[in-house]
Amino acid sequence: MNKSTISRRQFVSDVVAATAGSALLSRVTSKAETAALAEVPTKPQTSSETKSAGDNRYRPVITPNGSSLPWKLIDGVKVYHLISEEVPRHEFAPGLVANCWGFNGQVHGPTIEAVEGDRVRIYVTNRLPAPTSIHWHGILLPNGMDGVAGLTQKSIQPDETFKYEFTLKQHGTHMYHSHHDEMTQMALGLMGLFIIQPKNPKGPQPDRDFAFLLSEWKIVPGTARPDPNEMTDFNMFTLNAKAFPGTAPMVAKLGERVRIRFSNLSAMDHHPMHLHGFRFPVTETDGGQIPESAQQVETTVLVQVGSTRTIDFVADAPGDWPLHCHMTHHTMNQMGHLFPNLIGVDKSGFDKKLRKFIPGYMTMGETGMAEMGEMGMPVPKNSIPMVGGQGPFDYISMGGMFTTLKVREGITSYEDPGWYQHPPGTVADVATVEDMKRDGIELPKGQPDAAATYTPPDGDVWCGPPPAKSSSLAKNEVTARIKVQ
Ligand SMILES: [Cu+2]
Repeated sequence: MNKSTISRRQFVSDVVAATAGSALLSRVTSKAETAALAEVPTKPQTSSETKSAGDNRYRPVITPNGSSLPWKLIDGVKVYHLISEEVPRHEFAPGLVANCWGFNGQVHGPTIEAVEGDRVRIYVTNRLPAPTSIHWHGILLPNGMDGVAGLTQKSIQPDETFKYEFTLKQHGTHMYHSHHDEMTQMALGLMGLFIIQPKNPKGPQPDRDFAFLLSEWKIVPGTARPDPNEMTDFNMFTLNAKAFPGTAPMVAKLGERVRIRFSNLSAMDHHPMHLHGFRFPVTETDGGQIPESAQQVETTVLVQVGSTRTIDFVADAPGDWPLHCHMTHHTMNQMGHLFPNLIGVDKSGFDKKLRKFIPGYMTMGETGMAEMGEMGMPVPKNSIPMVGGQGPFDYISMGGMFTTLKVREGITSYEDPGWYQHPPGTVADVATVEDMKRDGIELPKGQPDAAATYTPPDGDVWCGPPPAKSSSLAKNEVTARIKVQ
């Protein structure tokens, strides 16, 4: 980092690290913890079909990769119990685990579900090493139940249990999250969904009702703890705290009515969530229901930080349909920002020279980044840079905020049905010579266009400013600015 651009966050991080009074930050950088973490097997993935039960007035919401918080009815009040605590070895996707903060052993916390008009009593026990509080985001309630530490209540000290109680006056998709030291506590995972079902539902209700909480993290490859000091350069983007290929698919029967609820508690980024194969009206925000006359039909819905959006549609097209954030850097896992831009660069000769110093060295990125994940390049322990997942045809070069909606005819359960079997003649494939002849498709003759083979007059093939010469390599006339792990 350029000295003149040392920012407030760098300054704050240095000062905090120097004071060393913070147990949290000393743990962030604990090498022993990182090493220990790499040896421990990860927990199995949670089911995508865990639902709350016990109230037959609605079809329970499904939190893919998550679960719903159980409750009991005491004198007409629904009673819940959240426990804020360290969650060791939360698995974001196979190959990456981190020690996070969550609720009841999960990251994010379990989904709270209730019905408009219900009286709810929610106990919150703090098992964190720091004070905390819980804010019920978007929910209309008495001011003293709003959960803002310092302003509307005392903070909940370690080992204390607080009690919140209010009556639900609305319905829709809402959230809960820590409202004390938010930058740290939310960055470590202290958040969850709060779904309120309508008391008097209007119109057709969903057969399949999925809810996602979007968030973002900075997890430096090889470390064991999300870095809460990060301000802009996040490298993990998650749906319910999972990144593809760790995300469970949504499954629906052909013709079923599907609802997808998105909520975003990322620190700094909005997420335009795009669903393939369907168009849909946005029917709700966390402010309430949108009148039908004002609903816009979309294929992408922007979910701003601190808000929720709900979409409803009929799953009338069978197949495996991607649902993903359309910011392309949000569908990568632990992006490799330190790589130079090598698109179109002829690297023949370069690798050979460098192998004299680094046996087995191979430059990546000549045609893009997909090969990074596909070829399983060596990476630091406990990291998944550029990793996507294997699909039925090829490697799927996306990670992060990516999952699928699997729509099938004739299924009898919502277990993952495997990959879609396409009817003959409905898959894009290599064009035959006969096809091209028939349709007058002519291929350009000769060499590719000039741009692909252009070499600047001075022979420097690097994009952007010339790379710095490494002192150890310069004498051999090798110039490098590739970071080799
Ligand atoms: Cu995004």
